[in-house]
Amino acid sequence: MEHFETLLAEKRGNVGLITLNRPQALNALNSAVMRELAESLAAYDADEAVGAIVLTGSEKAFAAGADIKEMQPVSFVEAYVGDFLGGWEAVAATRKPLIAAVSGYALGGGCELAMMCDFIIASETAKFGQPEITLGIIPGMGGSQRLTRAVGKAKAMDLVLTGRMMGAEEAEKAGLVARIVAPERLLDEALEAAAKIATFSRAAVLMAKEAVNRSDELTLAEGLRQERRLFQSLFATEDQKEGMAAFVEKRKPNFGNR
Ligand code: CO8
Repeated sequence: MEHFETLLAEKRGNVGLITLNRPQALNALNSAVMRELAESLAAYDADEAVGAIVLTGSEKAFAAGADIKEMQPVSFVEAYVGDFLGGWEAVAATRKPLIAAVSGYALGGGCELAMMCDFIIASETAKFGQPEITLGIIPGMGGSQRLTRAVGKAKAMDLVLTGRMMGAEEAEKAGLVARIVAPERLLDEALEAAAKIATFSRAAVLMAKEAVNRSDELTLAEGLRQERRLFQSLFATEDQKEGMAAFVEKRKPNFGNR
């Protein structure tokens, strides 16, 4: 992949690894990060050899929020007409599984970016928060919506209204984080999870992600109907035949992955 200014994108086997790389600003998210992240995610989505993606930052910061220095002079008209932050929707639109490996600060837009991923693996050092209120603004990229769905109204209100940070343990207990690992294990744990996902049937993996994401949007009855249709459709795939034959024959399945 071409050289990026604000992040590193590299392939590790069947996994796309994206590392935010603005150490001088604790990986603050500016429009260049938004552009380059959207571009690298789209490239991995289109790359048949990639089965899952890991997004990470540095040991000190996953991302300390939107770039306050870039935002400071923005006027309402510029924000509204230019659809300020609208381009970040590309992250949640990624079709392949996207794992956030979070160490250190995940604040404001950084917490929101982690929540756009499919699940979060956190280092014991991770700190999550929505401190926008301390800057005279509110979360603008899902902090009032995805956080509330993840941790419930009480804790979301606490975090959004006070701007306080919560540690990895509290975040896991609250349902924001899937796993906590020691700092030195963080990247390996995320890469191993992604590599495992990449071995499964590509069609089944994409449908699994799609089905779980629908639970945020549909009624239970609609969601169950949608899930059943997706489930049924997988019986049209070679991978279903292979997966079940392998189980019966007591061998490892060899999924086609396309
Ligand atoms: N934007 C720009 N620069 C930043 C940011 C940021 N969000 N965070 C840190 N930096 C810079 C600092 O200015 C500093 O640069 P310099 O050395 O040039 O002064 C450098 O990174 C190191 O930071 P600190 O010296 O402050 O490091 P500390 O270890 O003392 O403190 C903290 C770390 C606590 C994380 C502190 O940096 C901090 O509070 N940062 C701001 C956190 C924040 O308020 N984030 C929310 C931003 S608002 C937001 O995200 C709106 C969301 C809308 C959608 C977002 C779409 C992407």
